[in-house]
Amino acid sequence: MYWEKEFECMDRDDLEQLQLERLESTLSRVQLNVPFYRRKFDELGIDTDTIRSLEDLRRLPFTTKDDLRDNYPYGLFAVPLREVVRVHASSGTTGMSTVVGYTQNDIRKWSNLVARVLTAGGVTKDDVVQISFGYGLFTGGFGLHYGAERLGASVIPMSSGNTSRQIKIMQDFKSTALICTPSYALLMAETIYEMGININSLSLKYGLFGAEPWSEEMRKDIQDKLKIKATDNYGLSEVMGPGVASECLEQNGLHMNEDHFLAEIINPDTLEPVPPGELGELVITTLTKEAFPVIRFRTRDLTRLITEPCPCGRTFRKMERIRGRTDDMLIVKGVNVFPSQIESVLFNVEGTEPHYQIIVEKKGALDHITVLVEVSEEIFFDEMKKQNELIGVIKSRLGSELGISVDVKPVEAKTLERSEGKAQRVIDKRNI
Ligand code: DLL
Repeated sequence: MYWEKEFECMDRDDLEQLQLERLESTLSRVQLNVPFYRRKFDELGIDTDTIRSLEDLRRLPFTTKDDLRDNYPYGLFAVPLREVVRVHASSGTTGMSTVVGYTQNDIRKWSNLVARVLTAGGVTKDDVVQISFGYGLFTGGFGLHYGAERLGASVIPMSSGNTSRQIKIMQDFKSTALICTPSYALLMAETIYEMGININSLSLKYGLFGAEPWSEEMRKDIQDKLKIKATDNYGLSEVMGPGVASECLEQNGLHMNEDHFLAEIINPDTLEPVPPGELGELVITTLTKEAFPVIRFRTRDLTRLITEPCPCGRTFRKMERIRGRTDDMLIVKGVNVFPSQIESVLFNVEGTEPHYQIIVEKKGALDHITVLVEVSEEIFFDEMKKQNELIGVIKSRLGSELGISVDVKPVEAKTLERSEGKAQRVIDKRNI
């Protein structure tokens, strides 16, 4: 049920004491070893010795992805390369990639935190864990791999791609847990049905999905199709990779591993903390990392902290599933729209397939959204009237959910690109 109960169920006062001690030692280490932080603190006249409480953290400057890029590749490492045993890089979807490093100790702690994620999602040493995240510079494959080995599970290092082979292995090796992005899980489910395999003949019980935003409706769909219990887990390479926060089997928010990470939620415009429980940008400070500590890293991910305690017994605070990234947020006629909101609506409309793409264009001075959605074959080819009705339903539901009108274009089933990793939901044509 727990991997490290003594931490995961810690008394909150003890936790805060531990966080403060770890924060102080992280600050003195970056001050000593990373010229970038030393300079920044000096410029702002901050003496890290005067940071005496967790609230004092607010006096420190933020670190951004641009800071990481400006120091490419090793400029923010806090140890000499000789002590670094692993290097990863971010996927670089929003620009040049950023490089991160790990000491032997970092890898040990990382594996432990991922073992927590797996345990919280129902996986034990008796499971056969199929890891279908990409192995390589991306932290997903190796991160989950080391965590699953640490747990003592039998690990199948599949990596992503070659979907029919994934499914053959899943059958033959009797995989009980599947680990990948939610969009890839959906593609696998689809492929299993296409291959005519009886889902009940598989041994799958759990799915741990992450690395991209997904909706509650998509969770339900994956759970129904694969007949598993699916949990969400969150992380980012700049902070560590997977293992930062994850759901327990309550499936109602992700516990932040607070003994290793300090989370704040800020208003991305004013940069001030939001009142407890309000939506804002997640900012993370690492408390134990040796090679690549980050101070107040702006994740650009939007979420809110859940203040109620969790019935699972863990005392670590939960955050709601990530709503989306600030860079993915579309502003149409002054209204903020996230792809995940569109997804929630589409999953509830009968006759649509769970695949969509959002095209954003400029029409005159205004941004305009067209949602491409796959519809079932008979509706696409045979029944014009039904097709028009369906479009009408989607448009009106999107209109009432989002508060703006969007165009909806039906496309034939299986024509939108499928994803084996992170799905690209938004095609932004505004700057082309
Ligand atoms: O995606 C690390 C990871 C791997 C997490 C495997 C979970 C499982 P990056 O490639 O650096 O690292 O991308 C990090 O992905 O800032 C979020 O925008 C997004 N993201 C990650 N997990 C989730 C999630 C990995 N569960 C970026 N829900 C983050 C929504 C997520 N978005």
